[in-house]
Amino acid sequence: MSRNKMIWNPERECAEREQMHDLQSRQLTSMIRRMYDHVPFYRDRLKAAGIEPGDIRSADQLKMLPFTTKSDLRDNYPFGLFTVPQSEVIRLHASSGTTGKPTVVGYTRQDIDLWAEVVARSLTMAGIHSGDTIQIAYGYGPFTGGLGLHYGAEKVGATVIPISSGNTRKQLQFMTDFNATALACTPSYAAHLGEHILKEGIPPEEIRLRAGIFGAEPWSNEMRREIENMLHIKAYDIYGLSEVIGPGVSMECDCQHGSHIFEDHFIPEIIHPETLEPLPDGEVGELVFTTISKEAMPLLRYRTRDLTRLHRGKCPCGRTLVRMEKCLGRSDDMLIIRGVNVFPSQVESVLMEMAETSPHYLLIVRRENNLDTLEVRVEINEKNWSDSIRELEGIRRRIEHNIKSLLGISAIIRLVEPNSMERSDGKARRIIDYRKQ
Ligand code: DLL
Repeated sequence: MSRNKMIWNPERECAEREQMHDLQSRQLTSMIRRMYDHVPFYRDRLKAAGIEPGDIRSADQLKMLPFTTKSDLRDNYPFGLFTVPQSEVIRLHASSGTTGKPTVVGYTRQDIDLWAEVVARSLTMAGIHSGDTIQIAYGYGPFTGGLGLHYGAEKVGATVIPISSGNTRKQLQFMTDFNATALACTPSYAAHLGEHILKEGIPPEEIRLRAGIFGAEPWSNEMRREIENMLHIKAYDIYGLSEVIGPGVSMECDCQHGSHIFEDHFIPEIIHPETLEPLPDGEVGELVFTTISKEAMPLLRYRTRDLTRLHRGKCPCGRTLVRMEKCLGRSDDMLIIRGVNVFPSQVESVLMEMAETSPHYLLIVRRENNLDTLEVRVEINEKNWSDSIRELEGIRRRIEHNIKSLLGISAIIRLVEPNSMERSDGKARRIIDYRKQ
């Protein structure tokens, strides 16, 4: 037996388009039947759209079906969208959200196995196998990051360090003493750990990391390079959302030409966020998922609010699974500053291109005298922090100029001292919008 277990499914991951379409169509047909029979919410929605379960025979018919939104999940809180009796549900997760009731998701045993399978396939894409030791610094609990990565990592046979988030000192101690070769956490926390390593003067040979499995929040390619340089690793993007399953909806392979969506389980579509019409491959719009093999809580055309675009066509890695580009951000996070649309990740790209800034920043939006203002607060790194006002003013002007010329908006730039901004061990808060308060 091979020592390094590779968990992947070449038949599915490298399937011809036609084969994948057949599989999706079969699965979709039976999922619609199950939803119709067991969930009054879906039955009513399908009836209202004039659809009987037998009408749907092909994945091409998806566009005829109604959407599901986060507020539908809230309205059916907590278990209204479950298709199985509670005795078959072996796990509940929940995402807190900023307002209102949490979103609850349930898993049967088969769902947990499916989740472990897609996360294991994701880790395999990043070259992680049974010889690796993976430090899981995503939060364990109702958030899907910790336990999601955990089961997938066990499935590939890696040694798991289930340290959860926070406690940076202990993270570094475990990382060095237990020879971690992979790190899984949010990119903002990875950047924070990287800074600590430099600050503590830990010799690079004591850090054996070679791969990072980062996601749960938008992050730019410039941030990726920053983290890679600090930790001397290759950083991979993992994407997912609790409602669909958790982490492991899509993952970057070694080629890093977008993240492969496990479309044998989750069918993606891109729609226009306002007209809700499907958009062709290559156009940016809102990502929508239909789950076709989940048991406890399948979802029909779930609107993620995440904006990206899809690319088909074979990847040099051999996989034919459709790829999604790095998420631009959530439509809810798009800032409209005096008529210009800006995503925090675009500001991040500009900041991270500069040698003087650290990966810690915050965007503050206000309305003053009926005019929108954007303040970009960014930490300068230790090396470039200076007592000379002239030097700092030079940096401030360059940031102002780069944001203006690359994004087309004027921003008020405020430079702050190294280590003065709040650190997050989970999803970083990047925006305060006083217009919404
Ligand atoms: O964040 C699941 C997850 C855990 C993914 C660990 C990756 C790693 P939620 O808390 O439900 O689930 O948040 C889902 O986070 O709709 C996106 O807006 C955002 N998100 C997740 N992964 C990425 C990513 C988890 N790689 C929401 N890039 C999603 C950009 C991401 N945004």
